[in-house]
Amino acid sequence: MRRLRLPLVRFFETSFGRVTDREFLLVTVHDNGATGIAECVADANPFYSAETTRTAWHVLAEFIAPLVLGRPFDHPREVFGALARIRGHHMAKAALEMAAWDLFAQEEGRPLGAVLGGTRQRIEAGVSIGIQDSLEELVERVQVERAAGYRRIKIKIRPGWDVAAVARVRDACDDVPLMVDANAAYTLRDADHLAALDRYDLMMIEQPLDYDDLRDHSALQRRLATPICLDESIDSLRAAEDALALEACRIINIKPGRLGGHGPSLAVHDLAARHDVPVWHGGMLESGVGRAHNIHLSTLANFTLPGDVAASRRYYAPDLIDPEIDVAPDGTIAVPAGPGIGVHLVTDRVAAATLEMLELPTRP
Ligand code: OSB
Ligand code: MG
Repeated sequence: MRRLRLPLVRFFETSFGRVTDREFLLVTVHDNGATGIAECVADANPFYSAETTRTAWHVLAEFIAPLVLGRPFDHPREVFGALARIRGHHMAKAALEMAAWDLFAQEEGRPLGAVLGGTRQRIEAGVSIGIQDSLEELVERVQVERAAGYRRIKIKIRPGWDVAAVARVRDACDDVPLMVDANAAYTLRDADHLAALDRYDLMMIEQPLDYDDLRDHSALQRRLATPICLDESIDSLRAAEDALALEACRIINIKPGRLGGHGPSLAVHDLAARHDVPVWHGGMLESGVGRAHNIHLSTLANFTLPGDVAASRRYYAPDLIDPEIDVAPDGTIAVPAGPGIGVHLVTDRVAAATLEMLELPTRP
């Protein structure tokens, strides 16, 4: 297990703050000479979710590792359930669980996407554009990303940076597939204000209300024509079931880190498909390791909308992996071929970014 820090190519600002670098964990698992790797998407601070890199480190080392080291598993779908005694800590669990999926796919000699049940060779890429210093810079960012081929643009909003920002982008780019993400910055009292977004033909509004709310989202959805997509609120299969039962959203953002790994993500994917609810793959400013996992999961059939899965170079230059993940002019990304996640770490880049490292041997 390693804790790393990488500088971001550009700052990224959401309703919960601006970041200029990203701290995250890499978890590597070994079995019979094969290795699997995954990224823990918890951040240094508990502003998107309650977990941090330090809580994930603690829970992985003290509680998750003892439940899995030296224990036989027939299939990685058993791993999330084996951790059930530990409440919450989905990002910590996901790091181990996803590394186990990579390990299994490596041992099988198959691409992870195929092992997960996916069929696509390429996935559709979208971008998430943070809050900028001015509306002019926002419009310029949107135009740059459109020119690069991205198939949909998401802009971050918060009170004071919402309707006017959307109006400017719509004005400058008439036909761009556009959506907004509030990261829980509003309350139900803002319903009339949010309804002003209905005239801009948005694909969806992501997580307008509180991170653990479903009931108010349900009330808000009844007052909006724009579909609500939930991100933060969908932290488990049960939350997804409740959200659909309450009609709190019409679209679901899947992030395996938030849900506890690929296994629970497949369960939410299948649930949504049964309800005719589209899903798309979210992003957490991942390095190439997490990005490769996200691409493989995005090959499943109900990922019918472009995700927040973009080119490596928008985030880190250089990234930890070689070759980097690239977007074609048609706005698609090739699924890495080869076994497992299909990307290779550049050892000296990983070493240079490492702040802390821990090896946990299998107990006899
Ligand atoms: O809400 O989707 C989000 C980044 C960090 C935390 C939360 C979110 C995001 C993004 C960026 O929107 C997605 C990406 O490009 O990786
Ligand atoms: Mg979001």
